Amino acid sequence: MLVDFDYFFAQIEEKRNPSIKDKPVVVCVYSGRSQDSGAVSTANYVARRYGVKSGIPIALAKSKLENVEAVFLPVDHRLYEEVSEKTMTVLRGYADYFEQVGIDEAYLDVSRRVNCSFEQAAELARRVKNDIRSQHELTCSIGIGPNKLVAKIAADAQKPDGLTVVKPAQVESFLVPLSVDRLIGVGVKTKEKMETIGIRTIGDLAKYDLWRLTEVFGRKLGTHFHNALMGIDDKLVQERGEAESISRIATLKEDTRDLKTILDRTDRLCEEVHEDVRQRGLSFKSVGIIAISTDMSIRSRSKTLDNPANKSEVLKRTVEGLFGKLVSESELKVRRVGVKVSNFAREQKTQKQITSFLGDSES
Ligand code: DCP
Ligand code: CA
Ligand code: CA
Repeated sequence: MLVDFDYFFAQIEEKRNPSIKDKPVVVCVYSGRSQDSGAVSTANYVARRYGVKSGIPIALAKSKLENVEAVFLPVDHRLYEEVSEKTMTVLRGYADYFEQVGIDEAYLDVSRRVNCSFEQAAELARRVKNDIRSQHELTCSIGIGPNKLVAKIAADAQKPDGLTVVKPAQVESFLVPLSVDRLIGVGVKTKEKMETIGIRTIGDLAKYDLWRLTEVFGRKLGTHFHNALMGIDDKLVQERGEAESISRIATLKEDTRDLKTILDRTDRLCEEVHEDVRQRGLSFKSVGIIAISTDMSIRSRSKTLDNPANKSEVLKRTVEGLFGKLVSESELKVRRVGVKVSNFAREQKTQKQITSFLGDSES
């Protein structure tokens, strides 16, 4: 689930001074150049009804709120950080894995504790909201989905104080009517570009030829959009300080380009890497190698596996293939070698998730 606090800075200001609650509240970053120069940081939902929102000039906000009794306040970052820290501690207590992604939002992987049940997840979300409300007098909006991408879009779907659950079987129908700019990576420019070729909704994008899409937006972005609109996302909820990759590097006894000598050494590196991966309960989707040659030049190769793996044989075999290619492609002798795995999944849970997703889509 993705938890995002509602009109965060402005809500904290309302909490500090409840008498302003029913008025438009505009939190401003004053540049100091002249009295009204600067931009709106955020505004409460009363002010938003007048068209005031993050990023617009303070002067424009004032003109929109002319003749209205509105409250303009300077940002107080220190206080917001303090509230953020406290509330994040509460949220962390509800997650198997926790990843804060901004001052007022965080991903909570709750798959394990709710046994992959979306009903239980919704129940848990209601408890989170109650807890935050009673402990900190704040409201938040929560999105629940099969992955981070869907959870994030779901959290934005109903605000403020919303709770939106999107089960795997509902992902497509949920995404199709939404505007393309709800996808990460679609800014104002991309949105305009898409409009010129007739794409307004995620559904339009889904119907669009992938080939043309990569022509217009490049292969990386084109593929990203294609995956995103299918609701595909395999990124982990990444704990802070948790490794994004695990690697080992070693110096060979002598410089060589004999594949067998190299693989003797990398096999041991693979075993060390594998042991580390195993202890952390992870599986990996990417395998990389590095070779430092006699002249200190560095070469690397990597491969993405079709499915997450956790066996040392798979790692060794992949490393073998990569070194085979690397050695055959150069005349240089190798001095140091390294092995790396990344793009992690959490093994047991992924298994469980898949089966329970099947259950969910049938019900
Ligand atoms: N913020 C900012 N400038 C922006 C966007 C945001 O200073 N252009 C700050 C103020 C917000 C906070 O970051 O309160 C969190 O940003 P959000 O995008 O989550 O917006 P809000 O929490 O204000 O509103 P919402 O209820 O839409 O989440
Ligand atoms: Ca917010
Ligand atoms: Ca936010």
